Amino acid sequence: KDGYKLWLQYDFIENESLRKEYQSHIKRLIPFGDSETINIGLNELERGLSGMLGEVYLSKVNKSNINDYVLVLGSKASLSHDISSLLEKEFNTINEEGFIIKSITLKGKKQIVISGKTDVGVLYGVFNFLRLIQTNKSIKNLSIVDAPKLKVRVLNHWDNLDRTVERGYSGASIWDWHRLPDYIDQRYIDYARANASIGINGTVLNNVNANALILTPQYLEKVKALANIFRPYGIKVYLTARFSAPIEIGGLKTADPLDAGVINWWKDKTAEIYKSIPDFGGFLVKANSEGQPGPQNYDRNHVDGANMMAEAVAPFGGIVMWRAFVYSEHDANDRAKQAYTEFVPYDGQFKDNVLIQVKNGAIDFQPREPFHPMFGAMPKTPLMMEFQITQEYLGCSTHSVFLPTMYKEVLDADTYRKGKASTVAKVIDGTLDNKKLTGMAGVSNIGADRNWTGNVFLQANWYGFGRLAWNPYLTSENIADEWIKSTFSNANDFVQPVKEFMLASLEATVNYMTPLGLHHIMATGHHYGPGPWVSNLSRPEWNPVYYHKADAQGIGFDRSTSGSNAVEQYAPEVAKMFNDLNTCPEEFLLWFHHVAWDYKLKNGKTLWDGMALKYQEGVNQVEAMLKTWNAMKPYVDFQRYNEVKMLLNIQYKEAKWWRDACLLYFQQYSKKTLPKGVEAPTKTLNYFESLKFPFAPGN
Ligand code: BDP
Repeated sequence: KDGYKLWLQYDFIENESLRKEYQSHIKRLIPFGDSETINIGLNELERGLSGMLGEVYLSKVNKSNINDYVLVLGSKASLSHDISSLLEKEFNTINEEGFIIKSITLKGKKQIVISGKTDVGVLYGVFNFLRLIQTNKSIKNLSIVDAPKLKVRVLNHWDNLDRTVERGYSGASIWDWHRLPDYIDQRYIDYARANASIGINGTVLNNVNANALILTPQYLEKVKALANIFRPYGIKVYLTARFSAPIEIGGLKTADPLDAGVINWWKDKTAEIYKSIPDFGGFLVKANSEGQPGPQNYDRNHVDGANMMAEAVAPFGGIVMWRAFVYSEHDANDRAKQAYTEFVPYDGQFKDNVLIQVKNGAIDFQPREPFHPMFGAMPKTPLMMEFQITQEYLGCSTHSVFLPTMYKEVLDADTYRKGKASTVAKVIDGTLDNKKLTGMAGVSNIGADRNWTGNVFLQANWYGFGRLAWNPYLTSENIADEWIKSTFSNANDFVQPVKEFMLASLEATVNYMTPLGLHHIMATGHHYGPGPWVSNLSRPEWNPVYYHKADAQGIGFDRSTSGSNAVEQYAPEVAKMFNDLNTCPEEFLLWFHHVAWDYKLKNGKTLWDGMALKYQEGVNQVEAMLKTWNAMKPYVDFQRYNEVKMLLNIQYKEAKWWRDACLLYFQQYSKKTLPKGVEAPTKTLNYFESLKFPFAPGN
């Protein structure tokens, strides 16, 4: 067991009575329809059921002639009429990708039907049915109707054509461009299967810092090969489009979005793509951000750029995901304000097939950020969520952090844009402002490592992202529970402690890295490890000192009305809450306020003592995670057990590194001693500052 099989382990159910109970409900499998997708569903059922219920049993199932306890699968149009007519009510409540799993009685015979309006809906139903068994749920009297709440559920691969991965910590890119299109790695198929099992329906293959070569015929042929593999799994392919491609590969003199030649170039290029990939999803664009070209190079704006591309893909049903991650060095008073400032005035001006892709927070994927103020602030524009699954700022693939907890904090946050309960989830699922085009993107943590994510444990973040893109209202507890059971074991003595440690892991990391609203104090470039002292980078907002602003008086970034006034970008209720020291949640204290070292926290401690104790708490929490995991040895195969254990040991060491480096550094300003309960550092600040990681991955 090396983790390759992800959450699709389909382990044999040792509990005999439970196994028999399942077997008694499934005596025959009958597919209706013969599409590739239905066959994939049937194969998956065979694979899953033979794994969990026994191969001998399943071979009998297929040969038997009994017509009671049949497991039927097929789309609405393919099912026999007597079956589909029993599901009329359910069909009316689902969308094209939804599914139904229902126990019915037909002519006195008991059956379970897995159906949907489309074959892909049926496939989603199959995976969900198998999950019931994987998590040891009852399959008696089933009546499950479910459908995705978001339309575009995509992974964003920041993969380069040379197989390096920007911010990737799981080995090389899984796309072997050199050997495509003729060599089809089994991984592509397994990747599609894994994504379909959690409802992901799109993948952007290449880095947002794009290379125009991907749009040349040589590469489009390779993209087509991947699209062909993914299609039956319900997964569309998207590409990032380098804005200057018309110059770089088209021989034009300009990429001005209002230039007729440029407009035509994109139209022709798009038509060329759709000719070989008729269900191509569309483009993802990073423009005028961190040196990427964009419409502003030609004195045009985001609307001009996005709409020009949107018009090119519109005739084919494609979309443009235009990123809002922009910040410029000219207006560095507060980087957190820039995306909102640049985009909100354009509300209502984008074409219908444009989604503005907004990161969860206004800085950059920090361990914890308040929700991005753009959510809810552009009621006439569909905004999609961008989460980072790869752990750029959270210890790469080394630290075990369960991210759905963080995703949920953001999704559940209340924007107050239409009064109370205007949550971010309601903004992105379109219900708050009545939007049809909705989506969620996750910057992938997948690579060519045998276990896909560099750390078995972090498969849970890929899994959790998919589940939340399907339904942003699921709880992180539920997601953790499903993942643990389908990846490792249903044993209660395993599930409970592991779930506890997963759910505590984000808080632990925030505590030992950036407690109380601190942010962006990671080392330069690779962002691995602490670097609060860094102050020598050319742009002010690249330096950690810009973000923590520690001085003799105190610490924190004043974004209140007396500071950068970033709070004003939120709805008045939220702005008021963040602005007032008394109501600002302490987890965001130093995000919004510059606070004196002896400021009294809610627990009565001074800020300095409270901060030091938080760093210590983070270390203690990782120690507890490690202890919990060590006790789990009897439940897990040695390889996966040992890999997680080694990584937790590193994390424990590095949590102390974070604590000691940050406290020694900040102590220069606070001039206070460490409170009781905080371990004294064994190395000097000089030592920590001298550490270098020249070949850290993902840079
Ligand atoms: C930052 C990363 C950088 C990405 C950029 C982006 O450091 O590698 O290119 O975001 O999202 O988090 O465009």
